[in-house]
Amino acid sequence: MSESITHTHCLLCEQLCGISVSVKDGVIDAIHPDKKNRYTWRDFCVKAQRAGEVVHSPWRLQTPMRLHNGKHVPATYEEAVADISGRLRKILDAHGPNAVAGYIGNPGGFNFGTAAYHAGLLEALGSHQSFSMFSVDSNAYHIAAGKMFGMEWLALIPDIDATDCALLIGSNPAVSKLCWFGKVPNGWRRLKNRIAAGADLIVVDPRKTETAERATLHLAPRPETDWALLLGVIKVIFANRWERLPPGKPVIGVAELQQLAANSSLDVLAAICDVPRSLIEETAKRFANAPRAFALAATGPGLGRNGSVSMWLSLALNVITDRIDRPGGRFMPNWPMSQAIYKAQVAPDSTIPSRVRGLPPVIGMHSVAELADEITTPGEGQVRALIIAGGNPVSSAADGTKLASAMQQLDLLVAIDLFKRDSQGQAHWIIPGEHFLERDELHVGVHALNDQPFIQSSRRVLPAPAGIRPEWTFYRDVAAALGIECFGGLIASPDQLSEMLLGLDGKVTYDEIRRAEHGLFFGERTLGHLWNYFSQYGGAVNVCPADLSAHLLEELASFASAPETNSHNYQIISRRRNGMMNGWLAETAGAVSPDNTPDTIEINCEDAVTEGIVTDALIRVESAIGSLDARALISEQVRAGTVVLVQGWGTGLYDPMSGEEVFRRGNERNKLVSDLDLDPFSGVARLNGTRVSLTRIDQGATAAKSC
Ligand SMILES: Nc1nc2c(c(=O)[nH]1)N[C@H]1C(S)=C(S)[C@@H](COP(=O)(O)OP(=O)(O)OC[C@H]3O[C@@H](n4cnc5c(=O)[nH]c(N)nc54)[C@H](O)[C@@H]3O)O[C@H]1N2
Ligand SMILES: Nc1nc2c(c(=O)[nH]1)N[C@H]1C(S)=C(S)[C@@H](COP(=O)(O)OP(=O)(O)OC[C@H]3O[C@@H](n4cnc5c(=O)[nH]c(N)nc54)[C@H](O)[C@@H]3O)O[C@H]1N2
Ligand code: SF4
Ligand SMILES: [Mo]
Repeated sequence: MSESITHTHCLLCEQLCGISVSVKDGVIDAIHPDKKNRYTWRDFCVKAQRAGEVVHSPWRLQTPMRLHNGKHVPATYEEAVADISGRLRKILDAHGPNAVAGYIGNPGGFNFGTAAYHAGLLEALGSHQSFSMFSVDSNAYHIAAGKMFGMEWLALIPDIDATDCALLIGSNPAVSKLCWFGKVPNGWRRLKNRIAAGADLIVVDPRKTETAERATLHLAPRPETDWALLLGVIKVIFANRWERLPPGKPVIGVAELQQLAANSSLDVLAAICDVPRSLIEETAKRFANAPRAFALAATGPGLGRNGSVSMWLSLALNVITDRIDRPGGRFMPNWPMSQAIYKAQVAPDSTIPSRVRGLPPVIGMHSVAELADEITTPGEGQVRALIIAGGNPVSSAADGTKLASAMQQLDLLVAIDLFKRDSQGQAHWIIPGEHFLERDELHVGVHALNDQPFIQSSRRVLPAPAGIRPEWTFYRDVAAALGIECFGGLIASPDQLSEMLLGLDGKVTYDEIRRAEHGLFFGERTLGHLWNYFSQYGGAVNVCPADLSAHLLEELASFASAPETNSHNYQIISRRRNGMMNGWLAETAGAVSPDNTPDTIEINCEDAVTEGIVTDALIRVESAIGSLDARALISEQVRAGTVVLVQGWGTGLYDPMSGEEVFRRGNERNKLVSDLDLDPFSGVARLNGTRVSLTRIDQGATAAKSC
């Protein structure tokens, strides 16, 4: 019997928890936290613990699959590369490079080689049709960071251990951990330690979440109205002269922000967000007067209609109270590939607007909410080929029904995945993916978001099933067959790219990192790098970007004249679960015994009374574009007028050979969300905030239970 233990890290979310994986006779036997990895092991969760079930899943793709007579049949890589490059050549010759598009999803982004070569191939082709999960994730933050700091990629990491007041806006670290473009391993426990030591935790969330349960103050605004609440907080701060501008630092737009706040009425703002003005005043007082504090807004507001404006005001709040690059505030890291280096030296992002709707790209990529129209609208640059890498946009993005139907008219659809999914129904090719436990790599990009100077490379625990090749080599081979090279031929592998990025910074070498099997701390964490960046490169922080403030004024006016009401009386928001990762991973719990029962919809007690709904009743949830059924869960946790559709955003899993669905869990809730009603800056659809109506279909099997 052969047995091995490998120390590596999980690559499912930004926390990159250190893990020890034991393998017996080629099969993963157990996965434990690697307690010698002092920095990251403590967030270890069931998603990593059960990763072996994913690796050895009977439904895993084992070989490239081609579409033949409506069914997927096994084929070789050579056939895949020849056929795909042949079809691409025809499309390129007839329609030019923008006829070829790519979508990269969350696991695609966590695979360093895939992320690099997916972008590298599109760039080598000269295509601007690049779409990614950032447009269902962090785009609103990138917009605010770009317009205020001039760096869309800027990470501003919360300095948890030194803070006296944490203001969390639409973030639920008790479940999702503290990771969203800036990460704090073990962040939730570290935050709880601060609370135990007397720090304030102010949580802004329409739901009394697991995080809000521990808050010293909880505000429950109407979804998509955080901007009004935050402007109220800023107004109170200016009115009381509690602002503290960073002394001697280049900050502009303060007078404009002050004016904007002065011109607005606190009562109107409080009415818009439906939070008592006394709580807004209390938040302002505690936040501004705390010696050390940070405000952090996450996917809650970021995935709604006014995400960019809310993100801006949350960041502005930090600037006007001197919380940037300060202990207990939010700081720019200076580790490998830190944001300034990235901006200055690596890859200028595309700024070319989208073809159909003319929207600007964010971090160089277009919103996935534009993809269906880019496929179906005729004209030069119409998308005819799409490569999906480690993502499932039919489930994770708005209006999957429309996207799935648009994808049927593609001349070429290629997906790279571990499994056959909803997004791949009629894919001409499915290329099998390599699980993270099968990869040796250094994801410099995710490590750049650490709150400490720590870095680790991941190690191959076991080889991929015979015949599965590293995902990046597929891109390289397709490029070669087309007679082009990714990165102008200057980079021969993802490892070489990692080394080059490390070299820009020069603090630590790949060899040193490879030798440190439990990860490597290198040097001390120091603050002040954002302000140093401005001294070095010039420029200033703008706390009142003109276009964002103009949009805020429009929103204020429209709320005053015509609040958004129609027969859809409720707004849906999402909630993450411990065992799932976005739309997938439910299958690790259910692949053997399929569980196809409808998911729950959480409804406030008062609303349940109004609608005559009891727990377990089957409810039809209808939006302007779609409907789904869910079992009612009556609760006092969620505010009135808001309903919560629990994760996932619908996950299906298919037998790669027969094509039959073997498992489905989660409501395909994003089919309720329009791909036309977007935050005008970030291009994010209303994943949080879409209006719906509720109709009872049956009363459910269990005894009626109300609050
Ligand atoms: N277990 C688990 N962990 C995960 C993930 C997962 O799928 N499962 N996903 C990972 C990923 S990819 C990400 S990006 C992060 C996300 O991390 P978070 O941003 O913390 O995501 P959520 O846990 O969904 O928390 C968002 C909160 O926003 C609230 N909310 C909804 N709408 C609004 C609004 O309009 N305003 C305000 N103020 N709040 C609102 C919701 O009630 C919810 O509590 O989590 C990561 N961690
Ligand atoms: N309503 C609502 N929708 C949301 C969100 C929300 O809070 N509410 N959150 C959004 C967020 S933050 C995110 S990040 C997105 C995610 O959006 P996506 O990345 O588009 O969707 P996922 O559900 O993560 O799909 C992941 C796919 O990658 C595959 N996969 C897993 N591991 C690998 C691998 O190693 N290699 C390859 N090639 N494939 C792999 C899985 O099988 C699955 O098909 O969802 C967004 N959608
Ligand atoms: S999925 Fe769980 S174990 Fe993996 S990095 Fe994230 S928190 Fe850690
Ligand atoms: Mo995400």
